[in-house]
Amino acid sequence: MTPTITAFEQSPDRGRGLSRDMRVRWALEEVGQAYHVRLLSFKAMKEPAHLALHPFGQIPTYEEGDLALFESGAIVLHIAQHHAGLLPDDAHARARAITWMFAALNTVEAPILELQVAKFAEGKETWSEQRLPLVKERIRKPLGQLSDRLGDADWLDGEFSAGDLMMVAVLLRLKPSGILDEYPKLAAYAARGEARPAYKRAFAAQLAVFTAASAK
Ligand code: GTB
Repeated sequence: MTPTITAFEQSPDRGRGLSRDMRVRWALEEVGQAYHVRLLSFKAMKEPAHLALHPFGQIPTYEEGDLALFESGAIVLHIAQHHAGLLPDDAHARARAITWMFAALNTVEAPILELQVAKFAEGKETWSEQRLPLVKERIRKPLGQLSDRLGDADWLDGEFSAGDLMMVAVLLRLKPSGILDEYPKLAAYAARGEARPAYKRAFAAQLAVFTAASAK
């Protein structure tokens, strides 16, 4: 059965691949699974039909038969567990790849989200400028540690896995800030992710949505 995911009708990132449907699209492309996309306006995201799928009224969601999921991490894990290509067969290596997914979401992405809150939601507050250096430091600490662990390896733990997919997706959110370039090994790691054909297909698909919406 072909799954259906949800995405922004007109993404605020202007098609730069920063919205969280991108990581789900990428995972589906990596495993070769075709998918449908249901596009939503901000208004539709808060209506009962979508809230029944996503209690927080956000994208992405994932529907496959009578299964409905939300949370990009849970969706990518589901895809990785049900298709070959994103998780190793060895039980310990598989558990480590899943650990990297959690590290990406809980340890690396959490402070990155704080930066976005500081810039966009709190940017007009008088104390916003003073807070920014602290927020950036909280991002840099795990990045330095991640860079040390990655070293000169291509991927975090052997072959490319769902752990790398999630980590690269999270790191790419830092690109506009310039912080990623402070860590050349991580910048190169993220570039390796972007160079994957599956990433490129996913990126092109989400950009096409934005381009079509802008042309209307
Ligand atoms: N933890 C959830 C997950 O991982 O799935 C978070 C989902 C989430 O934050 N979704 C956002 C959303 O639906 C879209 S991706 N927001 C609408 C709302 O909450 O009303 C977040 C996002 C939005 C915009 C940019 N951007 O413009 O760069 C980047 C990321």
